[in-house]
Amino acid sequence: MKNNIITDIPSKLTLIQEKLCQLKIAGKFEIQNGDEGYSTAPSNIALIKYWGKNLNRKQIPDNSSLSYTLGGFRSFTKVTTQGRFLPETNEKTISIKNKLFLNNKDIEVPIPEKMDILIRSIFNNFADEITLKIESINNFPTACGIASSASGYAALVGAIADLLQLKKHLRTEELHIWLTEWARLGSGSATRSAIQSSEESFIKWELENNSNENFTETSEMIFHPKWKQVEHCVFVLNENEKKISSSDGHKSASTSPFHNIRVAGVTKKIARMTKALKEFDFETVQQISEEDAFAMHAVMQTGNPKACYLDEETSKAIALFIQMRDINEILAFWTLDAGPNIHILFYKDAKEILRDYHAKLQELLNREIKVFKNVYRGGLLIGKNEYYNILDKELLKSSLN
Ligand code: 2P0
Repeated sequence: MKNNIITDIPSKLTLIQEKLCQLKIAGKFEIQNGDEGYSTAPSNIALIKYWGKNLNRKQIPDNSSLSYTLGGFRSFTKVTTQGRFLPETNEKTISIKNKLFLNNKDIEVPIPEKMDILIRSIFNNFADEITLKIESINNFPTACGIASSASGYAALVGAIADLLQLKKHLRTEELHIWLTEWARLGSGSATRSAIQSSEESFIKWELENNSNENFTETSEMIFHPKWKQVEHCVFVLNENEKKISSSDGHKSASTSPFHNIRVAGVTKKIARMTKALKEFDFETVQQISEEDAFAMHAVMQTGNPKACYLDEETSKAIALFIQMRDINEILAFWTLDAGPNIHILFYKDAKEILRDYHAKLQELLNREIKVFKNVYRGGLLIGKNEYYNILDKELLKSSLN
């Protein structure tokens, strides 16, 4: 990192940035003070986890990962320019901080340094003088245990793409690389949320084979249509913010004696899950997802410093779930994020049993447990109309009905 700008961006992205500079020189960009960009992006839950990253190479994960898109858990982001493009000059004047406003409140909140750096890096070379005002809303309550960095960074990058009218200026593949790679440089898991997909999706985020480049590839997976009947909900066991951030957790992953073992097994797991998604082999997807969630938490708990996101209540809740699932022979499996809340993916027929599970879980833990069910499908959307079209839609339910 130099002058608060990410300098080691991958060459494929550099080429696209250079193309944008050329378009600016040719007068194709007409961005003025007050121009706006809009986007909305979903969160996602990894079934094969990203945990650990190479600290010497910019935001490159130690292993490939695979996720299910949570279309109903979304960030809605609007960006507004304050400033203008510089005329052609070598003069660098940048020093102004971008501004962040969250959840429809008029109060400016401190912009995370890595977000500010990301924005400066995107605009570097072709718009030094611009400051962005970012207004971002999460439709999911902070207390629902869904990480917002994936949807947040994807929506931010999408809104900047709208501001720069990249749908007009870039080819589809270029736009895909631009979105996913900038999202990755903001937050690893965001790369899997920066995909424009109209419906259900499973996303693969892969290390580029045999490459020394700081580049990864993100793509939608082919799956059997029966997966469209699969639903997602999250049982919230703890609403508090985690004590160790994911970014810090990633840093200590490699200190766990189990990290290399887990990483070594991921390629095979992805290949098996790819096949299982095509065939609707629910049992294999279940087995790999549950095993990898436990494997990731084992790495977390044995690193230095350790991060114990999986607590005693979560263990009890998982045990109860497995017991009820196996007795009733329903198609359902659990997974965890970097937190104690239990995500369940289930075939629609399993809903009745999950309602019983919810009641028994509350009995077991002797308190009310909130549940949020995803009722909307779809990926990243770019543009004002797209943003407003789903802003008022029902995206989540706080019950299993
Ligand atoms: C994942 N998680 O695959 C894993 C599983 C949480 C558990 O990626 O440092 O917020 O911004 O790249 O993406 C959460 O970490 O971390 C995460 P950074 P990120 O979704």
